[in-house]
Amino acid sequence: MKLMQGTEEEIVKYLLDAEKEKREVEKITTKNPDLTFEQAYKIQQKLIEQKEQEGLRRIGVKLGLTSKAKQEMMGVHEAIYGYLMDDMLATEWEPVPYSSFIHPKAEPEIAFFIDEDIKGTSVTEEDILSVTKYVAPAIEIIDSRYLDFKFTLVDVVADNCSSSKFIVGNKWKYPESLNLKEIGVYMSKNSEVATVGTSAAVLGNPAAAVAWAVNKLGETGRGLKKGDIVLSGAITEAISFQAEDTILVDFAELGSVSFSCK
Ligand code: 0L1
Ligand code: MG
Repeated sequence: MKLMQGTEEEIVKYLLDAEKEKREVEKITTKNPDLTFEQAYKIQQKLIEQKEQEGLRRIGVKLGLTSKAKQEMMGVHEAIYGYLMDDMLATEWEPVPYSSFIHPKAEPEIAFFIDEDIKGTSVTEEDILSVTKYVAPAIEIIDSRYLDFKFTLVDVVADNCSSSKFIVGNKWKYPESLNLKEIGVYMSKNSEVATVGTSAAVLGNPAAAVAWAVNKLGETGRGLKKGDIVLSGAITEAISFQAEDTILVDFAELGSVSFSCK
């Protein structure tokens, strides 16, 4: 499909400028209503290449729309993926500046640390577990570049699936030491419980979600690499936060992770 307005490069610049200037922008499908899913992933790919040209490094992959509830809400039956860059990693011990966001939300996820390259189109949960060195508690901060956090699936894919920052807790465990399907989670804001859930919400098992991502990447000859971090998808709904807030997520036997905003 020919774009109604702007080239793919112009759309990339539009989204990257919004991210750099911390500005909400109109969603790209308003001017390009026929944009396809394939084109959206192509725009995402160009956006990541542009970030690399600006000196950033890919450090992994993230999944979105991994819960049946969220897929139904968006009228889709598939998850989506984006990339994690090195400047997205924030730490528990350093407050994250609120000024680095537009309208952020936090969501609990399980992080996978990949220890061997893996690629293919029929990769299973078991394959993922065999190449995962550790799993760890994590929080993803999503920050859509679109007005009021409202978009279609195509818009959000082009926008690297709302990726912004993520924090990984300091308790890393071997995946075989846990039942990854049954990790109970609660997320609190300023010590008040905000959401609760269980890891089964992520396609039945977060390892299945990671397998889905590898198979999807495999369709275009890509995969995961040794050293990659994968955020496997949100376990509960995302919650908004403001400057001065502290978010903590407790992942039962997998430990906890928190961050504060300044
Ligand atoms: O990581 C996520 O689950 C976000 C995927 C995109 C949808 C959203 O921004 O809510
Ligand atoms: Mg997420």
